Order: sequence, then structure tokens, then C-alpha cells
Amino acid sequence: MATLFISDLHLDEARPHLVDAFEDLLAGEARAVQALYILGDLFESYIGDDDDAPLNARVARATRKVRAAGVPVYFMHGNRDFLLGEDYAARAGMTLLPVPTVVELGGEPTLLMHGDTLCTDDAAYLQFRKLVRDPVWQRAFLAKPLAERRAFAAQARGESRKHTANAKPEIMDVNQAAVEAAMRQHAVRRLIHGHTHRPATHRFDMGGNKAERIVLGDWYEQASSLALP
Ligand SMILES: [Mn+2]
Repeated sequence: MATLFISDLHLDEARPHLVDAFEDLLAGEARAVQALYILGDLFESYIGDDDDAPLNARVARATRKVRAAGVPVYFMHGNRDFLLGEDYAARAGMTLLPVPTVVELGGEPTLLMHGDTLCTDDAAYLQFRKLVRDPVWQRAFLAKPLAERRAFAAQARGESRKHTANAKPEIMDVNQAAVEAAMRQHAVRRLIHGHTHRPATHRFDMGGNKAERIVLGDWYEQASSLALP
């Protein structure tokens, strides 16, 4: 049985057809796999498990049904939905995975990551990441009223768009040395990640061994998933 991977869905009320596409995938193909892995950025923005947005309830319903059908659903944080916590995960029937995680697929140890930490040339982003991943910052943020958190998320999205538009394209991609360092650290020859929205399979030599980096596609225009044996 295959294992299904998705990432960078960026689900948002503003793109309802992609929420429909997500429900279709979860009602169909995702029911006939060994496991479903969501490698981050399931949501365009995520401001806390107490968010009462209908979209969040709808997504949780879809993933819970997959779990109820006997398919484990694993979720890893992206740079948009890193505040997704155990409460929501429980409601959604998802198991939270640390970043990174190594899983064995068809006998091949495979490193799974969102991918943002591989973009080591983007110093401005890594600085922002350090701030918002700080537990003290997160506790203070989650204590703010929902409306205030929504406003912050909208502003952060705007700044991220500006940054992406202005930064050099190579800065927004992974750094090959960071890729190889992560793979060596976890003793794998295969890596799967998302984040860059540059779906491809990259094959390269790593210390005399064949190595492979699979990049998942984003859902800004259309659905995208990867089934691996
Ligand atoms: Mn991302």
C-alpha cells in the first residue's frame, strides 16, 4: 500500500475550491493508503486551537474521517501553522510529528521536514522564525484576543508576500549544504519536504552514495499530492 504526502495546501476561506479539493482527496485516495502525511502549511494562517473559524472545523472533520477509516494521519508544522497544538490535533484525529522525523518507506529511511529550516540563506526569515517559535512569545500571543491575533496574522502574511516578491529567487530555495548536513545527521539518502513550492525530484551524489530530495507541490492553484510505494 502506498503512503500519501501533501504539504503547502495553504487552505483559506478565500480559495474555497481548494478546500473542496482537499475534502475530495481525503474522501477518496487518502482512504486507500497506509498513512497520510501532511508536511506543514495545511493552513494559510493559524492563530490558535481556540480559533472558531468554520474552515478549521471543516478541515478537522475531513481528517478525522480518514483516521476513522483506519488510516493514520500525521501532521508536521509549517511556517504558517506552527501554532497548531494537541487540542486541534486530537479533534482532527491527527498525530503531531516533530520536525524533522525519519520514517521507513518501503525499507528506505526517509527524512521528513517542512523545509523552511533548509532555506538557510534567508536570514530575515530565520530571524522571524526564531521569534515566533519561542515558547514565551507563543504563550503571550495565544493569550491575546482572537481579533488581535487575526490582525497580526494578516500583517505577517502581507510582509511575507513582500519579502518573497523582493528576495532573490535563490535565497528562497533550500541551501544544498544544509540539505546534505540534515541528511547526514539523520543517516538517510532520501528527504521529502515542501515549503519552496518548487515540486521536483533532485538526485545527487552524497559521499559516493545516490541521494534523493523530493519536493512536494503547493496548492495555490491546484491540488498536489505524492504517493510513494
Ligand atoms: Mn512553508
